[in-house]
Amino acid sequence: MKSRAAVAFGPNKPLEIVEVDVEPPRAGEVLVRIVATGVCHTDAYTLSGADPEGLFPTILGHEGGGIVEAVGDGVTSLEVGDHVIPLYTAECGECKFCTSGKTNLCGAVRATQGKGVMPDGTSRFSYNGQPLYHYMGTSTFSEYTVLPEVSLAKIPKEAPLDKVCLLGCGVTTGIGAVLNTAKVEEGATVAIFGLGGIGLAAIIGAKMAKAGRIIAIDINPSKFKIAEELGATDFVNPKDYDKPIQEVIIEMTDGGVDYSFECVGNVNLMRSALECCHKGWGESIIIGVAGAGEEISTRPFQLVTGRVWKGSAFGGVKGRTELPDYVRKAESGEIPLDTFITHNMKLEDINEAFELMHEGKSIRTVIHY
Ligand code: NAD
Ligand code: AHE
Ligand code: ZN
Repeated sequence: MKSRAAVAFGPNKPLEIVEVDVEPPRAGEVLVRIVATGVCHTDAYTLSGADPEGLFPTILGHEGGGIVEAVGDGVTSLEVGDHVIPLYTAECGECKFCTSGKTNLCGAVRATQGKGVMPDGTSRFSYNGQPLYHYMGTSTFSEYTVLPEVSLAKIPKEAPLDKVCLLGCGVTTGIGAVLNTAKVEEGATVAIFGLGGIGLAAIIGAKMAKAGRIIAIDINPSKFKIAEELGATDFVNPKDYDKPIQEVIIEMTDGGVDYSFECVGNVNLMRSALECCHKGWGESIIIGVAGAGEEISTRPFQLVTGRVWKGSAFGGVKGRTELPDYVRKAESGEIPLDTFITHNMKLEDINEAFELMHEGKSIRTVIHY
């Protein structure tokens, strides 16, 4: 079938809106009509060429909401008409990872996903007879996309897909990193570096956890207003200081924070986020994604003296099991998705969504098909 899609033909090139060919779902696969998709910084990161797994030409997009259009042989958990959120972190429930009880990372389709193909090693997308790569197993910048059954979370039909699509990445990631990865406890002092979709969602998570103090940090002060609305208590712009930001935060907090979250993807900031943690127990969670070849560093003494460095993918959330509850929380208003949606656009305008993100003018743009 034909599908309108925004194709990334090469790194740093504007996306081109073209009609691509989509093959029907094969065994264990599902064809989904994407109703809406958010644009996440990770899409921009891969488009920039910095992603070691970035392959071109490809169809980016991983924050979608859609409706099942067709199912392949052997698909049992989904049927035509079901509403779904695509998952870049699958949940097969059977692999070593899923059965470990220790992680949300799933091994079922991750290897082929990283190579831009379906589990059988081939692509369902082509343009002018040439195959296009899938992206993060989701490719939500195409009106029709094909995913493995294990990469789809079924959600209630009442939920508006043009809002709950944000639970496919940013909002869930920020909240989950606080609740699942850090397990922030009541009264804790938390520092959140970067107030985009991820950092703002981490503020919601910190409020849910009843953190005592939520320090919001960004070099773009226009982000502080929404951070305050969501519950941040302190606001820090590193540009206002002429000393390392970790020193500023340590002074503000009588020795450092209990938990910090890096929501930018800057390896120097990751160091600051670790080093602003309290001696003996402070934990820093890396959420931001850094480019090929970039590495983190700190004095090992920082860890010897009790600080802990962790990372979080999709907020430690098991999508098929847990996303329906996130959707319910969004429906009840406990997760205020509208606060994140600063712009709505048609697919044809998607390059503008990337520009707004780079200019720091948007939190999330939702693309409507
Ligand atoms: P965004 O562009 O919307 O927000 C980033 C924010 O960081 C902006 O407000 C920007 O002003 C701020 N910032 C930039 N440099 C800074 C600095 N030096 N100090 C303080 N603030 C600074 O991005 P986003 O969509 O919120 O994504 C944030 C990061 O999280 C990206 O690296 C993205 O790839 C990553 N991410 C990771 C996961 C995961 O599962 N681990 C999921 C989603 C996104
Ligand atoms: N491809 C990159 C890594 C990108 C990355 O870390 N992705 C996050 C999700 S970002 C969503 O916006 C993630 O979940 N990672 C775990 C995984 O399995 O991909 C690289 O460095 O190769
Ligand atoms: Zn994302």
